[in-house]
Amino acid sequence: MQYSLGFDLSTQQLKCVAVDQRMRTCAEVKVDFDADLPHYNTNKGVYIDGDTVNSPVGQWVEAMDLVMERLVASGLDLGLVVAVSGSCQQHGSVFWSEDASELLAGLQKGKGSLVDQLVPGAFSRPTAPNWQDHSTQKQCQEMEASVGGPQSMAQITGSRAHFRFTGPQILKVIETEPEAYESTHAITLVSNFATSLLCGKLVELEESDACGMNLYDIKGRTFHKPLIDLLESKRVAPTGPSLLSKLLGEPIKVQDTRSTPVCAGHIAPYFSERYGINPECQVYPFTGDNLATLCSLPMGNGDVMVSLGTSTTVLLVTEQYHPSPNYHLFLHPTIPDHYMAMICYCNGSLAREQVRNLLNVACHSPSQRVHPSDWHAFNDAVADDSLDTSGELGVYFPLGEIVPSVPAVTSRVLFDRGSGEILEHVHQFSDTRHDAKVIVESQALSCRVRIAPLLTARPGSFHTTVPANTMVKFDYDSMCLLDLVDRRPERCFFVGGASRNNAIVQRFAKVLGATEGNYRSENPNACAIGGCYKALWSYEAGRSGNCTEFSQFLHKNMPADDIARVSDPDEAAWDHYNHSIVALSNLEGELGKAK
Ligand code: ADP
Ligand code: XUL
Repeated sequence: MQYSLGFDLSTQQLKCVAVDQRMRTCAEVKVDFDADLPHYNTNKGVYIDGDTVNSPVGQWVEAMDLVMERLVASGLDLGLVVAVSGSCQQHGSVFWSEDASELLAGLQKGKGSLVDQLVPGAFSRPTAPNWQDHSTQKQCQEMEASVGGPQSMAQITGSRAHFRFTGPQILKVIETEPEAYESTHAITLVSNFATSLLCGKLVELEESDACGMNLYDIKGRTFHKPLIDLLESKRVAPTGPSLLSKLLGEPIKVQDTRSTPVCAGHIAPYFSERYGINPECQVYPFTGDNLATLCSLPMGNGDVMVSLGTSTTVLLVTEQYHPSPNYHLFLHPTIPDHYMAMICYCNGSLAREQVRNLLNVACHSPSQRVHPSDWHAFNDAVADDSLDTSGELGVYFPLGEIVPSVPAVTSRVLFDRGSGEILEHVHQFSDTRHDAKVIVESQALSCRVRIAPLLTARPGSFHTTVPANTMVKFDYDSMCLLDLVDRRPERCFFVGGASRNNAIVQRFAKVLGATEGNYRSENPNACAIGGCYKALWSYEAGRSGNCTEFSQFLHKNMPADDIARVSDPDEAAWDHYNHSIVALSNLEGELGKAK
């Protein structure tokens, strides 16, 4: 028996999951920052001061010891752990001091805990900026202006400048905390902070997570010199090392098929002496949490994950580098020459809940009591194929939306299914059941039109009745409708809270039109499991000298019951919704003008 471990260092907790060679979960432990480490006084893991959000680094260091103690207490034989990797919140940055390397290398069981040995001296800044930080508008503007605007920034780094991205965060430290910055000898993301801790040495950035910095030239696969130079130029009295040197040089490259995945090092003796972890255990570079989530499922080119949580997030694997200021592209952490696209919507479950509540009021008399979160009436409408919503469309944005980028708005329209022309704006449809079906259809259609440019075109492969020469425009992309509908996902995987709801999932699936079927995955530990799988796959490749393609490896080895097939492709439904795309383009065009 051999185990691999996957850590998940997220905003509120540090988790660790162990899987065996058959990819069965054997242990699962966690440390909840607020509850287990109350002396840091964090609220949901962070300190909030207006727009500024930070996490104490000491809390993460202390959590590492505690999670290891809990792993030992779980009864898992740590002597059998051969590989470790993991997942961390993205974009956060840890500032290490001049003494960091020596302190990491000198970690010893007999010298006290990790906190005792590292926290007094290894960090030049006690906290790490957290991804929820909103305080870097000035720096984002400076950085975007320096490369020619949001579109060029997205073209170079995979995303336009975002408050939470590490480049703007580092620039803010340069500008507002010059002393702390100059005394910094290394800057890591949270991912290579964790890798460094476990290896007992500073480990370079992991390349796919480095794409969340607004500093990395994704096509060139190197730091973008003009952006690095811009940050350098803002240092008032440079005394310490250059930024590139602080970033530990170029990141560890995503492996290619000709070589085996890079190992960051062996587990530090501190962990084997103190917790009995196998001293030969290999540590593989940790990555960002969204990237790790992708590694929890056997997803290849054209496969899409739709996370139906509080907000809706779409992750997909693509060969196409097609950046946009409206979403993010990262190098894929395990599949060479592939990217992960991430599209985040603000309005997901909360908007659906509002319609559900209205419907519950509308269809029950005051004497009939319905639980506030009863989805029956809503689901009944969403699943009802005979409920005719074919000429109806709506945007239901109780919060300002990211894609399309518009302020809060609700708008219902009737449209002509032949031309897509909007015939009329209405305050209400004939009844609230229509809203239930239309909100799900419209949310799914918005996902569909935005993932299309990232998918491979399969011209002529599908029979559609849409007009050949119509053009549509979404955000920054204008394209021919026929080209858009030809680009279909292969498989869709549904995750997150509302993926438990069959009516919502089935309707989304009909609109998205995946050609190879639709699946649900209900793994609450997807990030940590993604880390385990990355570790196991890397270890196997190293051991056998033969690196199987990552999604094939999972396909072959994953326990079958981890994924449930929810529906087959439905060609008629796919083509039915093709006829709503022009109308959505027109409606969004109007919203854009009204901004
Ligand atoms: P988060 O995105 O905050 O991590 P979850 O993934 O758990 O949270 O998703 C929470 C959302 O899932 C809630 O807002 C809720 O509306 C939705 N949800 C949970 N169960 C259902 C259900 N049976 N039907 C529809 N929506 C559901
Ligand atoms: C992604 C992002 C969040 C964090 C959460 O861009 O900011 O998903 O990674 O941990």
